[in-house]
Amino acid sequence: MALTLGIIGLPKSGKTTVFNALTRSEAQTSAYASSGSEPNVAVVKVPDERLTALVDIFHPKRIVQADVQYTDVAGISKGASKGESFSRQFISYISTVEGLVHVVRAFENPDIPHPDDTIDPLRDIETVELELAFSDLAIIEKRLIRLRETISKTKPGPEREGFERELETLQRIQPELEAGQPIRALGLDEDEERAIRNYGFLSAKPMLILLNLSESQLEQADALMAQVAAKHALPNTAVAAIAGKLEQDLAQLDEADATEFMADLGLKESGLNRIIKQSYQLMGLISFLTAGPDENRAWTIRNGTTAQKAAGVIHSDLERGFIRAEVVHFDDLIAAGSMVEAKKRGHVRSEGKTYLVKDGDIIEVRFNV
Ligand SMILES: Nc1nc2c(ncn2[C@@H]2O[C@H](COP(=O)(O)OP(=O)(O)OP(=O)(O)O)[C@@H](O)[C@H]2O)c(=O)[nH]1
Ligand SMILES: [Mg+2]
Repeated sequence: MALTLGIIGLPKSGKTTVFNALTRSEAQTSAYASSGSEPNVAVVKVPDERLTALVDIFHPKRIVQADVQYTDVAGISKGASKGESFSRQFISYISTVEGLVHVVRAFENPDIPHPDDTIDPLRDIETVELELAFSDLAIIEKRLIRLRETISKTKPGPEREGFERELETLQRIQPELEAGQPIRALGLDEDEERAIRNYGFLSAKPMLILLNLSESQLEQADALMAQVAAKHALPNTAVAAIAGKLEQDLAQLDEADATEFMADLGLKESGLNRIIKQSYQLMGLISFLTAGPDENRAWTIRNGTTAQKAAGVIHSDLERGFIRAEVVHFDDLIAAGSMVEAKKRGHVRSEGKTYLVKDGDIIEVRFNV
């Protein structure tokens, strides 16, 4: 099960360029006409050096990294969501993703006109936030009318209580959205989140704001990010920067050429791994590992997942028949150099169902079939 991220942003902000860079794809970018409404979709492996570091200990036949799926979908523009709301197609693509990567144009390029003429990342972020909020508001307004009717016709009981909880939550969200606060920033509690989960509200999704820079702006990257963060330091929101065009070119070179190219530019590493990792952190995701003669593998879970639930990510049988988990942390195993030595040092623990799995735990599940 891959983490799914949607790449959104104003027309010509560089969405497809960033998509190509992140996924090593060669989708058509568009200097003039806007990209079509068909989204680009690709799955990439999450880089995890820990898997390779464990090869000398476990000698696996293969390495299996966790997946991220990116969808690049055009369809946001100023006013796009007013009245009618976004196209049904856009909503259907974007409402199912778990998080958003919002590409914001910072790059200067006189050949690529900006829909609002000037380059102004802060303005563009506001524009997109408003469009997302409008889209959610339109759904809420319609739903509130129907929900009130339904409640008046439903007998008191658990079903009606469910509707009432939903109504209260939507009524709490509505004025905040009208004031320009995205749902992701409201600090909803678990019950409230559950009450609205099925709507797939766009402004409720964690967002990575990704400034798309020119090569020449790389030196200012930190300053630009700080400017954005000062205005948009919302919960479930992170800011990053990337030189999209440059990274796209890099992604299409083989490794040796890419290394040389980066050295020429004075870059130490490509920005892509950083973006993927940041997306993970933003979503509150961590990885645990399994290792053995067949494969060394990374699995994605939410931070705060119990050992038994984590076992279920590997296979439902492991969750159902869970007895205990043998756990050693990556750092301890590497320091020890072998499982035998890690055991001697007391770093291999036996944990029960409710143990909270940590990032970098290497786990072997004991279970009944
Ligand atoms: N100089 C420069 N040009 C860029 C950069 N990113 C994108 N471009 C150019 O800007 C144009 C639009 O880029 P796309 O990636 O197609 O933008 P998009 O957001 O997918 O556009 P639509 O899908 O039409 O909304 C292309 O000609 C890109 O080559 C960048 O970082 N620097
Ligand atoms: Mg595009």
